[in-house]
Amino acid sequence: MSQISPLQKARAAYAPKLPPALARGAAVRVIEGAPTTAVADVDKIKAIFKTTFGSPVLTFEAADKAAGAKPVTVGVILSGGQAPGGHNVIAGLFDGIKSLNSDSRLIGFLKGPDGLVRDEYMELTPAVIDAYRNTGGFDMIGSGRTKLETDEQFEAARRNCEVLGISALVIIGGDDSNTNACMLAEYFKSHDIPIQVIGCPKTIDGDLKNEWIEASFGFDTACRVYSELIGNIGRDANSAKKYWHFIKLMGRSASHIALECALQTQPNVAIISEEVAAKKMTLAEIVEQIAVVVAARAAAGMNFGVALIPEGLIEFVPEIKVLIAELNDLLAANADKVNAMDKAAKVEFVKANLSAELAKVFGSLPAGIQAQLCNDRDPHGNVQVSLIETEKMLAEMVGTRLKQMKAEGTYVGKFSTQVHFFGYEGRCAAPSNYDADYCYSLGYNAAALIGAGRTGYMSSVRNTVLPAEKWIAGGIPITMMMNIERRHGHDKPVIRKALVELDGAPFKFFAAHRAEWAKETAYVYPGPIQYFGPTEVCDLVTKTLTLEKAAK
Ligand code: FBP
Repeated sequence: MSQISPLQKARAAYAPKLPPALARGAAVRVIEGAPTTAVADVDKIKAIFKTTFGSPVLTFEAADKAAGAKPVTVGVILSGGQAPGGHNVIAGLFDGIKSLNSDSRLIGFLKGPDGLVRDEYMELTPAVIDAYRNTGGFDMIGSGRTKLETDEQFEAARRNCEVLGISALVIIGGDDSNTNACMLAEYFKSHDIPIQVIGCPKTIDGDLKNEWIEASFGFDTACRVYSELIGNIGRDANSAKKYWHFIKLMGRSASHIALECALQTQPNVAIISEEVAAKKMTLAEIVEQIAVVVAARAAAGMNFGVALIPEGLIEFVPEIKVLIAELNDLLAANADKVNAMDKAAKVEFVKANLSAELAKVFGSLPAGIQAQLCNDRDPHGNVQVSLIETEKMLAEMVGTRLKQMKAEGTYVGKFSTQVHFFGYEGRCAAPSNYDADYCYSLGYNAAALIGAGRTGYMSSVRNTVLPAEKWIAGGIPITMMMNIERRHGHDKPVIRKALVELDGAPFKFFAAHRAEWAKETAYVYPGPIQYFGPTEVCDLVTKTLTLEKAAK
């Protein structure tokens, strides 16, 4: 890194806060809770995780450094999509293992789980760590999406760790990566291989959370970046008064990001996929819902607005879900024929071969989306929903519906649109104070779990709506968060994904206010993340977590 920005320079000196249990170092006093179980399918989870199932929840208290603690060599992996704060997890882990014994070493496996399997790594020295403190991105060691799940991979991991003298691995990832961390922990423990495995909860999507893991890191910063941009757009819309802005927000499946950004910025419309699925809404109903808001605002002289669309929406609309499944089968069964066709021919082929009901749904979609559904496929032959421009699709369909309403005499106004997609803009932002502190604590706490000799645990730092002096550090057995789900035709143990709960406090707050936000121009302009200044500006907690905690 040759040149750094003034902010980065100032930020490098920021000392993240730690929970009191870790204030004297990572050699902690461990308080064990009662044995645990799984969220569902207990017998099956127990049978798969024979040696790691049932471990107790751990809570830490500060303790003095144990005399004669041995140095440890730890391996660390970043897994999956970027999320702000990943570098601080590594910095916290580094400082934590050094506090156990100053001769401890940290090895970073490169480009995600692949690095562990292929033995590609670098030693993380103080100089490397210092250059990345409080920075966004995963560029220190890179990340990857390879799943660690086969015995061959586990054996390669064992071999490579043994050669490097690694006695503990820390896997920083989302629900799938932490599921795989747990499988690796079970493999090592059941084969008497003395390598501990600890997970850390990462994903901007915010869907790795439960009673014990109150947030996945990166969600706070990413939502603040998007909310700043949405606020800026809201102000532009309210200044120019001539555009409706359709903004798609990242989040592969759950709508936590869209909901949090709605709570922060108070847009005129925000679609929540989980509600669409629960109410079994059709695409036409979603379009109608937006068109009604556009028409009401137009009647009040406001031909502008802001609508938030979650990235995963399309898969939550029941009719589109069925359509995608039939499309996948149809295109896979005719792969050779279809691959030789141009875009227009593919669309015609699909129209002619879908079942009558679904051909109608397909025919109702804008031409561009029809083409995307036929063309954008992943290596497994599935439609890549994240590439489908839902924001464009809805803008176009609402425009068509408004034309009909105009003809019927129920709409008078102008409808011009701008479309946006905010995703990558937020994933590598410099972590907010919340994420900088939370991530550093998660990493340091992982060192405490290693020092306490535990495996198959996720690093847990709770009570984070309060100042760091009240944070609770500990460990949660990963098996406790698991159930069995059908994946690719097989029953698999997985950490249960947290979708937006419609009876949860954040959604209820949104639902209670959305009619007012639709009618009024009640935009809130959060502005950019502040790193230096008054605590009420710099040390914010997401609305989601604040509302969730207030309801308890
Ligand atoms: P993780 O769950 O791995 O953290 O990734 C989440 C995410 O950022 C989603 O929000 C998004 O749909 C996806 O990754 C994009 O993936 P890619 O980086 O492969 O384009």
